[in-house]
Amino acid sequence: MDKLLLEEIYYLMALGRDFEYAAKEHYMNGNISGFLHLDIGQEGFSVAALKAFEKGDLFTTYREHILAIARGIDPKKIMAELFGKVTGVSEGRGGSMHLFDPSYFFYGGDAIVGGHLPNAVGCAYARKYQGQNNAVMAIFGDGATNGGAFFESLNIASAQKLPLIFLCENNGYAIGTKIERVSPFKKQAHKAKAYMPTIEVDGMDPLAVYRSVKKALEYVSDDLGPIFIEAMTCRFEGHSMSDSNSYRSSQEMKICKSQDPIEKIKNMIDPKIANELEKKAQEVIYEAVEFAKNSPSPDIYDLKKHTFTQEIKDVIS
Ligand SMILES: Cc1ncc(C[n+]2csc(CCOP(=O)(O)OP(=O)(O)O)c2C)c(N)n1
Ligand SMILES: [Mg+2]
Repeated sequence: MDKLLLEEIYYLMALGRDFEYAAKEHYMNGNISGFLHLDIGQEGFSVAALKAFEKGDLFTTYREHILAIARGIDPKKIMAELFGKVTGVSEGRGGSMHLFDPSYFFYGGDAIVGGHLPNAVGCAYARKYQGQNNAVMAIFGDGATNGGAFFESLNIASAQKLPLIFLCENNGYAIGTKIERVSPFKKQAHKAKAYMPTIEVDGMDPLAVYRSVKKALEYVSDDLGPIFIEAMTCRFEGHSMSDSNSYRSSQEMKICKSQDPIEKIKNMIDPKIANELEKKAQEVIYEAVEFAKNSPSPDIYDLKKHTFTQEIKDVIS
């Protein structure tokens, strides 16, 4: 892989991890409220997938901060969104789970497991109908593959030969439920095989993820219909800030953490450059937190902005 791209992937992973630790700290001290799902350990998957898929429409789940960073959205605007500030990427209305910026073709962030899959299908249909045939990507967890929306989405995407990449991040758990308890398969690609070609990849290896998404992009761009990728990962923290992760043994966590994608890429680049990139990442995150802290909260009089009625007097009187 190109040296500069490797360094960029390293930088974005370091930035992502620093972002997540800062978010964790500010959740614990009360600056961030609501839900917070960290992507620590899975940075390689998030960054490499988005570097391979730089331009197309993206639909994803609630575990999305690093995906938004890798898409190029300013970390200041992402942190401000977590803080619920008006300068946030969704004007402080969405929070951690609903980062949304159409100018980056980044359509969230969805709190409903698998709820974004039909939206991605609709977008891919529109792209095809408009004659653009631009690729669309939907990222989801293993848990989402047990829902009806998943099968309906596979079905219609396949029937209509839509330019859609289904990218499943299989970390083996839906909150504390092991995938084997709720699915007959450990590998969820089995569910997609009847509908479309599938690729299985080590999601803790950023270069392998990068190559597989590139391959999938070529496939859908050739108008061959949708394709399914399954990346096996593991998260280093609990499901969300309210999950103590007590269902995973220390032995399991040891194996999980031994696959750290950041360490893998660090070993492939010049240590001096790695050091400089780490410092830069820390500075950017420090500034993002300062920006979020110092930004104003949304105005109560804007409560109904973006809704069908703008009248607010009756709500607050
Ligand atoms: C339709 C629906 N059912 C249940 C939930 C509650 N819930 C939130 S996250 C989650 C687990 C999803 O696991 P997975 O898709 O594997 O994603 P991961 O968190 O592992 O990345 C569940 C069941 C929900 N948000 N939406
Ligand atoms: Mg999961």
